[in-house]
Amino acid sequence: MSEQSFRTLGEFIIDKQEDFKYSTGELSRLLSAIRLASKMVNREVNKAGISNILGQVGSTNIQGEDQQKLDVLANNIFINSLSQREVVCGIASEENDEFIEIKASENAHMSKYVVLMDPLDGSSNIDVNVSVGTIFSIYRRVTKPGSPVQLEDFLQKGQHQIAAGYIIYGSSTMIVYTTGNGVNGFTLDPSLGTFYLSHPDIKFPTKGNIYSINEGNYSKFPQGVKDYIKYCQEEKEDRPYTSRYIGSLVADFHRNLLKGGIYIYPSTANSPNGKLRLLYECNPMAFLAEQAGGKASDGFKRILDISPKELHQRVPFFCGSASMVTQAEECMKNAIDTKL
Ligand code: P6P
Repeated sequence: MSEQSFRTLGEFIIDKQEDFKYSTGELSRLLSAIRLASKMVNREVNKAGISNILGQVGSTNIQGEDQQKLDVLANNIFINSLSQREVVCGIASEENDEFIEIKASENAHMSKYVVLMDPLDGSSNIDVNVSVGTIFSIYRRVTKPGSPVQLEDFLQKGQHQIAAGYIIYGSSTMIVYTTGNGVNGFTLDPSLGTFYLSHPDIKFPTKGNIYSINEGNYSKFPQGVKDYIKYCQEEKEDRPYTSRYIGSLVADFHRNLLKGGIYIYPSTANSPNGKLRLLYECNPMAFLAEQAGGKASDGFKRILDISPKELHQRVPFFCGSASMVTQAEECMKNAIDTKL
């Protein structure tokens, strides 16, 4: 089938607008703003090797991580693209200590959505040409429309997300997102600058045999995680599983989504809450995982049920094929029971 016969992302967004009975088109415009920003970031990521934007901008973000020049650029591109369309009243980003109130014009305050994002996840891989990604999460504001956006508009449980997705800047560039009616993937044709529906209604394969975890931290893992890794490695039934870890959440998640697998970033002795951030990494990926028939927990409870306490809080993260996450949770529970 020629690519022209695939639906474009633009057509899909408009067609799916019917899913929201009282839709005003605002969410469609929001998703279109993300689409435009993703093409602009894609252009910068693809030429990073030649422009002098590699390396660190010399500053660090709230996480104490060195900010890469592309991190800052991607952050600005998404913030500008969202602000100029008056489709959001607030933005929270991994790269900004505080949330951003969008006051582009009076209308902006009337916007009913807030966006939380990791503008360029996996950025430590930029200089070595490994896939990186953007992760976004969209909520309806809970404070009065027209009033300035508040922290509580961002500190919502993941189960209240209106939409979530990621862009993966890899061997091809894709947008994968959900609005609560399944997960769909769109691949960019760079010659046309158009995203085409290439992966309709994505579901995790029922069985997965890939586990993704940084085993360099093994000695610092909780006993339950050590037990699960041993479970994956033993010669039994459909095991040993395959170990694949790219060090880029979006890339690892995307591969596991298509092939079946589990991604784990657990608590460790020196990071009791793990490394990943609840609001703009774990919640959007958990929403996608559940919409694709998978599962996401902190090892014990559902990620989407966690009540956020602060913007950049971290949580342990187990996400992927439902049966694999359940098995990992079994190991976590048994390790606790054995200790008692
Ligand atoms: P480590 C990237 O910084 C990130 O947030 C995820 O994309 C990735 O999976 C993880 O951290 C890698 O962390 O500690 O294994 O290098």
